[in-house]
Amino acid sequence: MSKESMQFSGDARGLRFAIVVARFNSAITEALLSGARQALEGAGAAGFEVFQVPGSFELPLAAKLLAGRRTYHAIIALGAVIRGETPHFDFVAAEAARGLQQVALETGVPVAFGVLTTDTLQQAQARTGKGHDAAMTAIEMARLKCSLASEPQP
Ligand code: INI
Repeated sequence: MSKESMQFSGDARGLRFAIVVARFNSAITEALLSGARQALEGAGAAGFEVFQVPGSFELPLAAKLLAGRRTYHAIIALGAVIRGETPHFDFVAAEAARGLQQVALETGVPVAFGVLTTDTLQQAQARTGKGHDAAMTAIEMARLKCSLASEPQP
């Protein structure tokens, strides 16, 4: 069954989020941030704070520091890694993905992966809707975590 065919209410009331966004390729990451903000506001989030890092390589450490605050129900990581512009694309993209998943698994705080990895700037421009999608994923995972946190009843 596809992700779209199973309904999720997208209700973020009572939930707080941190958005960590990379400045590298800022024309793209600002669009990702705009989509994430719209998603959280539209879903009625109780609040969110935005933090900047230089590039996507720095996203995992920032996410880990934010998860350690125990203030946020989920974290949304936003970045754009474009192959055409760097020989170390593979390192930056892979470490961002690996590091963000590691933070989620080690801390138990959901981390949504809103990092575009594309061959060209044009492909990245066409995919800036990923900011909105990442925020919706963060809401869903925060809700899932809340629902699983309750003790089993006898
Ligand atoms: N960071 C990105 O977020 N996207 C990129 O495409 C990119 N390129 O092209 O190099 C990039 N590099 C910077 C990197 O994330 C670190 O900030 C830098 O290596 C310092 O640690």
